[in-house]
Amino acid sequence: SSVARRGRGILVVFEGCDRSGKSTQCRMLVDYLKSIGRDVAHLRFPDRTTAIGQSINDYLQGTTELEDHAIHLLFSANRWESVPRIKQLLDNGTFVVVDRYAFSGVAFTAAKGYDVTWCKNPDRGLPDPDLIFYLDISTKDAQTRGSYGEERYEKAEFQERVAEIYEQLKSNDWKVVDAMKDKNEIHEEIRNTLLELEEQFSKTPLKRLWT
Ligand code: 2DT
Ligand code: MG
Repeated sequence: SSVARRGRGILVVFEGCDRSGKSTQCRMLVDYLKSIGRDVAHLRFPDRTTAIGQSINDYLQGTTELEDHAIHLLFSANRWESVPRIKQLLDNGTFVVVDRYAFSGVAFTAAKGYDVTWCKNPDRGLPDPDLIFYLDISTKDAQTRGSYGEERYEKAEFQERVAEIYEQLKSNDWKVVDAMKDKNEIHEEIRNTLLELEEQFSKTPLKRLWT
């Protein structure tokens, strides 16, 4: 083709508490990138479609019980099993937009009282996201968006602890977005940030998380 090769794709992750608007923003970003002719893949974790993901789904729906460390490792394994696909997509120049990643893994298990370092270890070495958008919302504001669902973890007190762990995990390079703003305004902010940084990232080798 006459089009210059763009370099690798960009790995974009969305994190935030339940009802912060992650899924909406992922969808809007994916639709936008498609509309400007980019190749884009939309992933979410947990990926409930795999065998591991089905076990996670059963746990979240409360039909099975699993020991806390064991379910933590399954969430991590569910990411590792998709790494070959993520790498291949990025190598092919495809944008990869991900709804939750290892930060959710740490936040939700550490919120049960486990050590953050222990929680991070299984995910060390995963593809390191180029961009992390954190949709920031108070637990109180999240609750005004309607009641939580019926799944495990969908309780105000637990979400409060999850938010505290996210605060500890947040580093300077996270893009913190005020999730109470209008969704179109948030989307514009996100897409502008991405377009601004795209070229820089596409020329930098993918790093490994927490290494
Ligand atoms: P969704 O509502 O987004 O499907 O998430 N979770 C998620 C963990 O406890 N560990 C993880 O590693 C991930 C990715 C967050 C379902 C729930 O699973 C939690 C909410
Ligand atoms: Mg949910």
